[in-house]
Amino acid sequence: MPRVRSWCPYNRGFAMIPVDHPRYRSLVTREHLANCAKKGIVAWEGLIAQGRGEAFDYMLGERTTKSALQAERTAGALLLTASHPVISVNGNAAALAAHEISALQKACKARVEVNLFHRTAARVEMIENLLREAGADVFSGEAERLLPISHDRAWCRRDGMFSADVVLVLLEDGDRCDALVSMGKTVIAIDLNPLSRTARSATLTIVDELTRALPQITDTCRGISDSEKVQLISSVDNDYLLSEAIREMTARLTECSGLRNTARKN
Ligand code: PTJ
Repeated sequence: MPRVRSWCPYNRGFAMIPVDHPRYRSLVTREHLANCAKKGIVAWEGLIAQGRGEAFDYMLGERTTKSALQAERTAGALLLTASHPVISVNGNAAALAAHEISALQKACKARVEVNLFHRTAARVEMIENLLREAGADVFSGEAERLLPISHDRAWCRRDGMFSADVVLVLLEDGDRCDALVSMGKTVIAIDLNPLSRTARSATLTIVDELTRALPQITDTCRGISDSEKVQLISSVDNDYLLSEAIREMTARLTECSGLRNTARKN
């Protein structure tokens, strides 16, 4: 691939990807995440998580579906009506969407707290700094092992995630989502995989790509009516949202396999 410089929307600097490449967005995202992994912001395992997400996004057609938009508006309503909302951020989420997280925080007045699976003090600090540079007000300070799970996602702040009533989790790995729900919290997950344990155990799952989902939630927070809030919150149905996501993916796969059959016949 020719080594040309182009605009990178993530670090607002340069990328070494030709801008006319048909998969430019995907390639620039991978390059950015790989650079963040080299710095230690993204865990190496986070690159695998991104690959899995990309595969599901491909099946969705890399677009926000009608049911995902409904979930995003519901998420906005839940965050706005919460008394103590928290946005939980890991390495991938910070690398992909620090500015979008900051904009959402301003719109819904949530606390932003870093919570990591591959936790080290150095990573926590780097991710907090990245979020602050993007304008977020990060809820930091002394963390304690407060969540009922055996791995390091148990570490959180007593006045942050531990006391939250609504938690928005961005790209999860299952156990903590379960634990937060078992603690009586409303958990909103953003996860492109509608089959994951996170997607199935959350109160509300948004099956959409993180950088598409967050601005939609922010827009909702900026301009939703009280009556729409009440209507969306009273009709949360995660099973329906997940089955719609699977139906959309199945329809697209069926459509693509139909195209192949037609091509073979011609
Ligand atoms: O930074 P850390 O240490 O907290 O580690 C973060 C990772 C992402 C490594 C950790 O949480 C992990 O291993 O996650 P999983 O179990 O791979 O789950 C990530 C989920 O997010 C998968 O179901 C992916 O399909 C989904 N996903 C990946 N990228 C995106 C995504 N969903 C929405 N938008 C994306 N960009």
